Amino acid sequence: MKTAESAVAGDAAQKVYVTPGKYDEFYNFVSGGFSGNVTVYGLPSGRLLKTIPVFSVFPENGYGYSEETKAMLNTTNGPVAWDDQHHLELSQTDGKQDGRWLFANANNTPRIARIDLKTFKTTEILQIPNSAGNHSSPFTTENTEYVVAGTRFSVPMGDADVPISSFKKNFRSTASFISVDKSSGNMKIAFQILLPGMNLDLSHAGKGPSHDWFFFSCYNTEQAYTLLEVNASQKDKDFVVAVNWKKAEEYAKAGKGHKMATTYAHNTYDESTQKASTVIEKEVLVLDPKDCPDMVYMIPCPKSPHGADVDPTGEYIVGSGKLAALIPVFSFSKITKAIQDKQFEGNFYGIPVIKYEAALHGEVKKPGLGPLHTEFDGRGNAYTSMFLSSEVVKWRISDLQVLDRKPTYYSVGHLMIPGGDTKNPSGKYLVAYNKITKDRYLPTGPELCQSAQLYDISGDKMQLLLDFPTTGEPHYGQACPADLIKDKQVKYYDINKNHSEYVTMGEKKAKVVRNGNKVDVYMTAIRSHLVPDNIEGVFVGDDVYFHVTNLEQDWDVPHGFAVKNSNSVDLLIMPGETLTIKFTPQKQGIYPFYCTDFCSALHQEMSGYLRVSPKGSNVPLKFGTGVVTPEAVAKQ
Ligand code: RUQ
Ligand code: CUA
Repeated sequence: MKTAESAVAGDAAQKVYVTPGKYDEFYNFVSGGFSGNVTVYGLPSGRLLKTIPVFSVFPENGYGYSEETKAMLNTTNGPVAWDDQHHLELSQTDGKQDGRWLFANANNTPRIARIDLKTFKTTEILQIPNSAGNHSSPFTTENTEYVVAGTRFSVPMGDADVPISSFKKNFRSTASFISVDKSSGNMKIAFQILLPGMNLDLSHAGKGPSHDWFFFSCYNTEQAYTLLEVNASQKDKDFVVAVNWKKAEEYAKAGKGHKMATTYAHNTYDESTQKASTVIEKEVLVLDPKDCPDMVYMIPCPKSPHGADVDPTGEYIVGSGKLAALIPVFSFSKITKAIQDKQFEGNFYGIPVIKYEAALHGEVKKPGLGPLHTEFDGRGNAYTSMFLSSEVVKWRISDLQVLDRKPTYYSVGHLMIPGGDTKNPSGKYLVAYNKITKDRYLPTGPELCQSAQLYDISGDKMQLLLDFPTTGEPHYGQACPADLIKDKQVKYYDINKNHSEYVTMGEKKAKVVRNGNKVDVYMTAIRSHLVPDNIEGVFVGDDVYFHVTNLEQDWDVPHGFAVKNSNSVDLLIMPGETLTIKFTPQKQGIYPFYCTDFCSALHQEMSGYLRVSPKGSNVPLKFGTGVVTPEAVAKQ
């Protein structure tokens, strides 16, 4: 094997070097795998810019701990503070990235999240009922009409209590089509398509001529429910499932679906009240292909396919059989013709199976071992990751010839080209998200760090430019030109539009209010003091809510807030924002609190004291500013 040194040519450093003070060319959003969150890198530098908390609590800024954000993690199984986050998709208009939202999936407790790219905040999380292992998600149609979620694990509908051995009879997979409101982005499950018991793995929407269709890869059409390793690898071919979502839409409108009672949580963050809330939805519309002819077709695909990728023209659909020694490429026009001519070879649970040859554009022969995922450069080429032979293979779609191959270090999963799954890829870079790093970085105990690799694909031959470590296991990623979103950033929240019920509009309004054993502290933060900063008359066992309003109206001046011995975490309050943390003191004493974010030269002075007295004592409630700050002196 080539060494890293020889694989990286001399000019690579120059290609990834972003001069201090200069911006990267692309934002790269990377799924955080079992961290449950999303990280943002600059490309080509590979510099980490931000972690966006999505499905996991995040102590750094209080996400999931603050009273305002807790509801984001609500589900019908109570609050779920973690997930396994695999795939991301940027919203699109006319098949092109529009820089508005980023969608993320949660595998374990099936959910789809929407992240607002003006604030880099998670603003909506929708739970998916009748689902498990929500893996073939969250891919979108060309105009973000729908975000799609598919089940990796089939389960009985309606959480029925049945024997596992009744898999064939009772277990089903589902493909959920979630409509996205054009202006607000709000998500709603429009319909779920009921599919046979099998494992939907990945999916992608059609585009251009195939606009009306969605393609899902599936494995385990053997319908095994134990030792899948062997039992789900019996057949030579599984399927790519082709769903005509336009037809499905018509069937839904025509009342062909049935409403099924179920419950699922829908969490939204309201920027005006600055608070997340949960609505429990009560039903979902289910479409059964039995009642909806011409809505779903099966295309045989060798062998245990993983990726299902659609090229920029929308004509070619690439299935990647992870156990196959070739890559099948299907043609959309051939699929349409095969459907017209009824070129079927039987059916699977009543769903017509199109003849393999009739749907096939051709096969890439001997591409490598373990093909997983394919992205496109917009110049007629495809790039497929090879898990077993640890390489990226470039091939031409028209004649299926392999053009180039480059090793990855090691065991590559997804590939990502900025816009590489849209109509207009930027064919400059490719990122490989790897599964195992082995010896690429300084060792860090039993677990070595996760890794991505950047390739230059602008020339005929690919060139490895850079390794960069990532957070959590990187699965898929999305990248877009920085210019698409960098100037849309919200710099601070307008304090006059802060409609939080706990906002404190200025220091004079700061107060402490007792109601039984509940104490509400309405506190302000501005450089470099907290008001009030002396509080007395709080007793052991009280529930103290610190509602901290950051009065700053400048970009990049968050204040933090933490109180000694708090069993929770700190808050990181953006300018113009109000956040709340609950504190229940267990013992008497003096509890200092302070700003945790170094905000000015007098940051260390930004602190105060809470006096906690024994339960039942008669210390009166008192609050104020016992410390005179230099700013206050200057104002006098
Ligand atoms: S996966 S390595 Cu997208 Cu979860 Cu293929
Ligand atoms: Cu505010 Cu440090």
